[in-house]
Amino acid sequence: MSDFDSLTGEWRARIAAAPDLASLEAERVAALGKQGAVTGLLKTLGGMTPEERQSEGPRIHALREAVTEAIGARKAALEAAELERKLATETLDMTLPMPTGEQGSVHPVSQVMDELAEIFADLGFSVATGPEIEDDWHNFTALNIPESHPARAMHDTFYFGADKDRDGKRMLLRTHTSPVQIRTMQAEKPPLRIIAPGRTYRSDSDATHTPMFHQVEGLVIDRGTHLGHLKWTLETFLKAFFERDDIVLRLRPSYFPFTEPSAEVDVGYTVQNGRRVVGGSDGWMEVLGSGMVHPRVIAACGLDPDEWQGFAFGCGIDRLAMLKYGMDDLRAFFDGDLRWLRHYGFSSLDVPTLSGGVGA
Ligand code: 2NL
Repeated sequence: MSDFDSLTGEWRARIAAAPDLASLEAERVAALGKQGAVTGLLKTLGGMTPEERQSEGPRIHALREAVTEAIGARKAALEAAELERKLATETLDMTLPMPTGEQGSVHPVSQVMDELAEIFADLGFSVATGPEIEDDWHNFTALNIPESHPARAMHDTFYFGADKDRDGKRMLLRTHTSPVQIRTMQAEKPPLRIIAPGRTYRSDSDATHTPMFHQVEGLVIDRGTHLGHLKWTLETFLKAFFERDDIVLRLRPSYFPFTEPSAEVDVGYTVQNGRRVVGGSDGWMEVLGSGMVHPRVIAACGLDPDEWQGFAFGCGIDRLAMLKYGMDDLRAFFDGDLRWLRHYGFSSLDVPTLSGGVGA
């Protein structure tokens, strides 16, 4: 056996004995790396006479070929073995039952907010949000509620002590989501169709009022908008929300500083099992406030009221949830009582869709 045959046999044996990919890599470096043994032999070719090179060259190259091939074969074998091991040990039992134990639920307020977004998206509205800590201008002044206006007293406002806005006025917790609509009118070009759902705050607390409550407001700004658009939109919304076709609306003249004319919207109800159910018209319940956006509000946002008109409405989300899902005490909404949450909460998989139904 020539020196080269025994050398080839030696390397083949070392490579075949490599127990894992890391040891195999070490063998590769030892043979073919920059300082490797086979590389060293290749380097000797440069110092040979042409005759020597002619006889030694093919042998050294053949050795390199053999080593390279052996490494490739061993690598494939080690990788195949590794895959076999993974397939044998890393199993997933698809027949295991769902995890059990404590499970959360979607709060009715969150559920109703999702329902509102779904219903209004279908009518071309997008959802707008904004800060809960507001300045005086966005919460009051832009809405045609100046300093002395009696409506300021109607909103029992939570004011901050030290933090002042640009006009030197105290910051406050927004008393409605209207400032979100003001900000949208300032930032975006009409036509606009938005709803603004979110937390609002008033210093008020009894069986039907909590200091924090949820409101949704809607706003449409376009050319030639009129009361008919408002009534159709509210009727379409309430029919989709309560999932009934026998919804009857009654618009009563009212007053809000930010709309003119203004209308309070009552929805007809019938009594079933001693409980008021929306639909029919045995009696009336107030559910919404609404009106045509006051030209002064449009102008305050930098738009020309002669070109742009609009309607707006607002209502309490908590109250909508109570009417639809039958709770009778608002305060329980914010107690965090697990029994209440389990009873009235929704599955996170129960996503409201118009095709699948926005109800429970
Ligand atoms: C209610 C009444 C209402 C609005 C909210 C609004 C917003 C802008 C301009 C004009 Cl930016 N109006 N919002 C209009 C009418 C009524 O809410 O009773 N909410 C609970």
